[in-house]
Amino acid sequence: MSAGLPDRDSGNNPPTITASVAGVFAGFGILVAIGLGWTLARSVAGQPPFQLATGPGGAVTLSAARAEPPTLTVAARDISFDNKTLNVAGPGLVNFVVSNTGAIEHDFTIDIPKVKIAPRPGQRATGAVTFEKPGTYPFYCSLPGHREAGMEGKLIVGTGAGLPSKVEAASSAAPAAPTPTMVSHASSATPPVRGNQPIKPVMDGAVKVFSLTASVVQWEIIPGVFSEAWAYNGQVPGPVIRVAEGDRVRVTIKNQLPDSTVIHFHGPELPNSMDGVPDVTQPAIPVGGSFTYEFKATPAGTYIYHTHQNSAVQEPKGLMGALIIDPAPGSAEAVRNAKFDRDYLQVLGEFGGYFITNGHSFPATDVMEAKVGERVRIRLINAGQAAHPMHLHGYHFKVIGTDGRPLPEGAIYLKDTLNISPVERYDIEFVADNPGVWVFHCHILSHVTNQGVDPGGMIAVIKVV
Ligand SMILES: [Cu+2]
Repeated sequence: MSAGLPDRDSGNNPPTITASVAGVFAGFGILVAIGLGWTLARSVAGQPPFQLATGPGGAVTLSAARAEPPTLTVAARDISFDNKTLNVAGPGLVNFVVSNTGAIEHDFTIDIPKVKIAPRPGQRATGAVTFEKPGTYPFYCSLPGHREAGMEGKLIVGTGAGLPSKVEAASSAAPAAPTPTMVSHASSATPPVRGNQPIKPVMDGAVKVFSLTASVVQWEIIPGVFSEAWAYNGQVPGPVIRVAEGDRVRVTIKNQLPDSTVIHFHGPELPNSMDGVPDVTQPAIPVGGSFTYEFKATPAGTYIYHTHQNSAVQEPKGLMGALIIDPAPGSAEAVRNAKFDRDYLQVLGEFGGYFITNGHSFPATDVMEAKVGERVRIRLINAGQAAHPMHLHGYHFKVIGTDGRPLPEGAIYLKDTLNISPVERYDIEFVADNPGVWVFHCHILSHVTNQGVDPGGMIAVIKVV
């Protein structure tokens, strides 16, 4: 799941949640109450009631309660599809929603019947086609070399009853960047593309090389609600750059924005020339230009990278992401980290008129998960412009780190609500000894709405089972 941090040396990655969150919620009065309130609000607005469901990656998503052709959601990454086997019950019309979560071009192609859906990097495109017969239909990316590299799979159309094929095959692409902000309800059943995806470095000798491209995309905040984002590799927040203390790190940034930009790595000890401050430590990277940052990753901690050019405009549009430096193996901090069973990241902010956690507003936020007795760490990053008092239901938690540095044992303190100012980071820890579905939310109550509709905004769920 996208909330879990990738590439830990020890511990388990949380499994994808497949159970219905709606069912779990049913036992919890407060959530039922807020859910009913929301359903009521939508009914008043003349919209179909939403149902809570758990989508791929554990995201809680919304779907409108009405009969419609099956919708298959596929993410094309660099270089694979997230799902190699797709299934529909029987012949008939099938809708496709294809996200390109990679940094390069991909498409989703089926030869017969002809399907070719080609979202640009960081974007999403949809199409629909009728399958007349049961069978196995290979799909692949038709870009040279991509199928050979493994970008293929199969769609199995079963022998069950399908839906009548009344609609002609059609394809529509998401708007090409840059485009003005749009709000659309055309895809209300689709889980949004996730931010915070791990980025794998390419090794150049002993140097870990990360490639970022800053470009304009349409970012889906909650299903069907899009806003223009300026994003690293098409994601809000940008990809998680995760390295070990002492690593030599090189980050190349290509500027495909309509404005000059830079990257500032906030927190680690950098040489001045790598600090990313335009006209102070470097010239701004022009439109169409690129720049390479290189530094030794030190010390270990939870950091953020973000634009430092025209910041009041660029950063709230999405130009930010997490930089995690893991402690050197064998260090005292590495020994401490080894006791965590779960390591989650919550990047807070405001975007497109919404209050977001990891790029989305409730109920499209990531679902965190822990088993009873597990030790959970959450890395909180405020990438926004407002302070947020973050409250965890069901627990007091220990504040074990501030702004990337571990607190000494005697300075660790207990909180159930922690105010986090812009760009601050807190590492918190608790033992998940109280089972249930608990919310972790901002306690400024206008921040837990989606433009006034409660509940929404800065709420995440942690499920302790
Ligand atoms: Cu808040």
